[in-house]
Amino acid sequence: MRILRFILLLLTFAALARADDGYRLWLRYDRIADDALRARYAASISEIVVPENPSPLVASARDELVAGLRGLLGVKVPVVSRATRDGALVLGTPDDPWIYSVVRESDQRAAGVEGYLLRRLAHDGGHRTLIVANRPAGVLYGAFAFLRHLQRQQPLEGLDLLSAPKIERRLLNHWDNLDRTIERGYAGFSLWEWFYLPDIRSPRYRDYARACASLGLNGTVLTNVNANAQILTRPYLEKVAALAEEFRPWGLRVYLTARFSAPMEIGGLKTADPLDPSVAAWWQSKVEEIYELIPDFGGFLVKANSEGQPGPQDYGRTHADGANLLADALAPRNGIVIWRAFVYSPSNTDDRVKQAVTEFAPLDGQFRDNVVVQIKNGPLDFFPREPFSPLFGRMPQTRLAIELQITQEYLGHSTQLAYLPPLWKEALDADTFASGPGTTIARIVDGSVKLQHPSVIAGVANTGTDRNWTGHLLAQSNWYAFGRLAWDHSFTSAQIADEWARLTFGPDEKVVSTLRQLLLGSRETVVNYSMPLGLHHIQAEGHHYGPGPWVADRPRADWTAVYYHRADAHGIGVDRTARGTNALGQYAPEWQRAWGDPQTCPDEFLLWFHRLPWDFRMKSGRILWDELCLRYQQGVDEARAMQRAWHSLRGQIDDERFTHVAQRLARQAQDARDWRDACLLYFQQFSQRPLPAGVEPPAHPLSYYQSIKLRHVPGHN
Ligand code: BDP
Repeated sequence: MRILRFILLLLTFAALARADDGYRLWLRYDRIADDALRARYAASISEIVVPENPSPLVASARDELVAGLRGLLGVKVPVVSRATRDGALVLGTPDDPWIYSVVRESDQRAAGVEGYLLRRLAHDGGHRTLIVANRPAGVLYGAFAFLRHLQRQQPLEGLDLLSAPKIERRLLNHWDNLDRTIERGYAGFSLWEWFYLPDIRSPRYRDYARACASLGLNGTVLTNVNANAQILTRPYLEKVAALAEEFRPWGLRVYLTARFSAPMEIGGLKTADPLDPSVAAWWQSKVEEIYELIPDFGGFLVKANSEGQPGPQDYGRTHADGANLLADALAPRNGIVIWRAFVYSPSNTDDRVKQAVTEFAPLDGQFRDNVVVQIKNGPLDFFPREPFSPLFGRMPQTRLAIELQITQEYLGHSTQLAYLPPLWKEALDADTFASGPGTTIARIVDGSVKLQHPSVIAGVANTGTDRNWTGHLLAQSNWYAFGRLAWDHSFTSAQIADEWARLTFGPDEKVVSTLRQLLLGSRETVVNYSMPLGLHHIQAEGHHYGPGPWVADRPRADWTAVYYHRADAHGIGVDRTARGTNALGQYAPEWQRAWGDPQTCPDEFLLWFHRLPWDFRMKSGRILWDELCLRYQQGVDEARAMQRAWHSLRGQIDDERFTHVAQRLARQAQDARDWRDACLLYFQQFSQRPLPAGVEPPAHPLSYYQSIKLRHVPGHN
């Protein structure tokens, strides 16, 4: 009996060892299996040197190193306040005279406010390793970078890495409501437990902030852009202050969304007119109240006069008037206003993709210095592929931020795999030509084209209460990648995929290379089976999951699919050249030339800019209809290939994570088929052409797909 129990116990332990719910993200710190390497590391890291009474951020760095080294090396590395042994790992800032004496001034300059230097130095016949920075935040980021170095099993010999963020404010935007639902959130409910705050504080607050800090993220907007004014009332601000306190040791500042009509809704005023002195006074005192509670409060994010949100235009004022009102209130406390340019009006019948430029470009130069205009990467929304937003090239006198979406609103939610850096980098690397060639969006945003403080990058978060934080385990890679790109947009998608795979799944080369390929191809796969050749906005209505090219008859034409594909017997696509809506005219002449002619326009933007007959001759030599069909088929083939690739890792990944991903990839392959069949059957009504060879016959008639009504889809109220 006893033996049986013992065996059962052993089996339970074995099962546990094989199970992993993904909670630890990329910060796993599992013991390095290679004994020789572990011993080499252990021999080179003898003690952690931290000044006495360290600042909270340096204390976080110290604790992270202690925990990380204990996990990776299986030893408890002692913490001391002065180096005593060979192999000391020295943390600190140049206030320390010894650190000052060994770090060149040029390095200090290059590290800037938040950067760090990791360096192994010869010292006294042995070695020391430095994790140094000008400020505590840099020490913290350096500690994480050092642990990343060990997690990736890189040699300590010759370690010499100086890294500094290119953008100052690296923010997550949470679209979290106060009732804890999340707009376009697919990983459970909001992490912020408003009812229990400020007294009861979930340990997840710390874990969240720590994960953000590990990537160098330094701010978080807690609330939905479709804002609720309640967040600015005293009881809620006290709750926000509690969160700020939890986040502070990790260098994460809080920001809030501000509802423009708050002075009326919670302040008892008759108006929210930005030019009304009583309104200005209300915001000033509200801002004072916030800073009393949260001295390092970051500022406001505002969605105004967009999709029904209140704003300055309700009073005949401009976006600049509205933004400047809040900016003036925040300026004495060095707070900032992030004003979104995601606008399209219910009364303007012009092409929706043009409207941000129409509304914002004339306001260039009118915003205060502490206002940043935040622009989505594309001119429409967050579709699987869009050309970059032309507004980036149209406001040279305004601070501009880029808003990326980490949550996969139009790319299969947290059910499908879509690794997003290739999408984000298309935008970041896009050349606006605004001040000559090389005026990329990344360089505009990071302030290298024209020095701009503060520089801001934002990612709409994909986190929630799911144990693995992001719903789909592999969607953790998008949170990770956003943070890494926000730090340095010159990292490549492949570099980040490789890094994330190693940290999350360990060093096995087959696992890493399989994952890297899986991630890197996934976004294009989603494009192919959902919206290839420049198609856009043909998703199901409301929840945005799955196909809906037939969507028509909505309260607004620009909320339908037919408005965006315009398929009929003659052809498909929108003419956005000068002969059509001339959205193309908002881009530099270089792009007008390249994209204006369907013969030279790249396939990926073809139907975005052109309306073409079904028998248009493509670069491949095929006619448009056949090409479209084959792209959809390719997407399905690729989705199946992703499934096969994952299955080739069976036995090399713990069962829990393996099964979790396998189930989702199977669903994705099925979803890809549904997309293909629904879209091809729908468009075939107009093209009146057969499916070309190589395209599988649809599984059901069109009416079947049109009758699907998904209910209770996450992320949609
Ligand atoms: C759209 C979303 C909507 C957001 C809006 C925004 O469907 O839920 O509120 O963007 O960014 O993509 O404001």
